[in-house]
Amino acid sequence: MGKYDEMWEKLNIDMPAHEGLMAVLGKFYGDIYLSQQGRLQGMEYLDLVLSEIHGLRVRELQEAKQKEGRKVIGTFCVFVPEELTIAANAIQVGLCSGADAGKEEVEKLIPRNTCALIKSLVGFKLAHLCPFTESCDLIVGETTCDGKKKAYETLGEFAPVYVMEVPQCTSEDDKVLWKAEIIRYKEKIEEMTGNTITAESLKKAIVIVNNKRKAIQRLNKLRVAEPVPISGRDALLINQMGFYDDPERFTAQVNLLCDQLEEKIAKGEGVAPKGTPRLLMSGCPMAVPNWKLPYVTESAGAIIVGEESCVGTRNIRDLVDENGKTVDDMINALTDRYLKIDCACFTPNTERVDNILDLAKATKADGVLQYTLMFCQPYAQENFRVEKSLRQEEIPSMIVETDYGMEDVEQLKTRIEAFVEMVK
Ligand code: BJ8
Repeated sequence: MGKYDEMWEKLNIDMPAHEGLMAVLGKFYGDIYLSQQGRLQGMEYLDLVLSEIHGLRVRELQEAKQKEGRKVIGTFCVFVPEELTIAANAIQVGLCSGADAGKEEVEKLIPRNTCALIKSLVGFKLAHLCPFTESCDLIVGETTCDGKKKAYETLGEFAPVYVMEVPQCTSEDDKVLWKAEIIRYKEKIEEMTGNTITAESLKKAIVIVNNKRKAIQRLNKLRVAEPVPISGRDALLINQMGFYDDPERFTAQVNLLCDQLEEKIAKGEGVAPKGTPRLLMSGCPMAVPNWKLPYVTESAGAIIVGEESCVGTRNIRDLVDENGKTVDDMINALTDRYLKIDCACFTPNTERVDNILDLAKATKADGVLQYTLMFCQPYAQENFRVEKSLRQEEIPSMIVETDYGMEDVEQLKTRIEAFVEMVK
């Protein structure tokens, strides 16, 4: 019996299917990550977190639940304010939605032509494959794209789900609605945990989450160096782990890694030779274990220097103002900060185009890959506008539409190789 089998059985995990998933994941991880040359020592922390992702961290969650009576909140979107969750002494985790799971069962409940991320978020639950999902006392959804908000109705038949209403625009009236939603979530989490959120606990939580964002901001600045000191694959993994690990431990580890990167940069060392084409990824989020496109891209001779995505800069670009004195001040600061998230679900969403242009310049990108999950209307629609603006700035871009399957890997490779040749 494996060291976590008893825990997984108690969580009602489908053991044979889970074993199969872990084997595939392990092989995939070995090919994509461990095969890289000259990785930093600090990456061992991420290798450990990933290799133990369904073990060690889940055990910590279980212990926090059993010994300390803490609640676990699962999410699929960066709109759910982690600050409130932490301030109520609960734990927030991003849930697995980056691989095909339980597809056959899912397609009996939601349309086939739904994006892979949505199918996956329902599929992991139906297939009993994710111990994080099974550890959740509550899953907090949001009314972002139509597919997602309807899928939460389906997920709600199998798990405790609570939905935050995210407005579609960002006017002053929308701000009022969003503030009310933040207060509603605050009350919900207070009721669930029995803990009242105070100015002191909220301020502390704001600092914790801001520090996490600042650590990734620091990492992103270091990636601008030439030669590039860290692969896009590793940087994506860091962003992904930020949704699972304890926030303070994660921040400390990322800062350690940044110290090592600074040393590497000072010695003029990089993971790819000088002059390697630098690409920015832009678009839909890449949830664990969705590593396909970065792997294909870096195997095609490019290096990824940034991710304009919710598993990337969209999640860390803006900080929450830390100067609030009262809970209401801080709720206002949360309202403002979260409404700056330039998700394609908003209309209009011109800030996103500006942010992509700024990021392409800041990262000195030679080109942009617009990553779009098949059937994702919001990002597919914005692709055209983004492409036009990039063209005006003479930044080459290419739209890549794909899903979680591996059937198109060769075809993607051919297209990306041609793009890399072009931007050289
Ligand atoms: S804030 S990007 S995490 S909603 S890929 S499910 S949009 S059809 S994920 Fe997202 Fe929050 Fe926005 Fe970020 Fe729909 Fe598109 Fe699928 Fe998507």
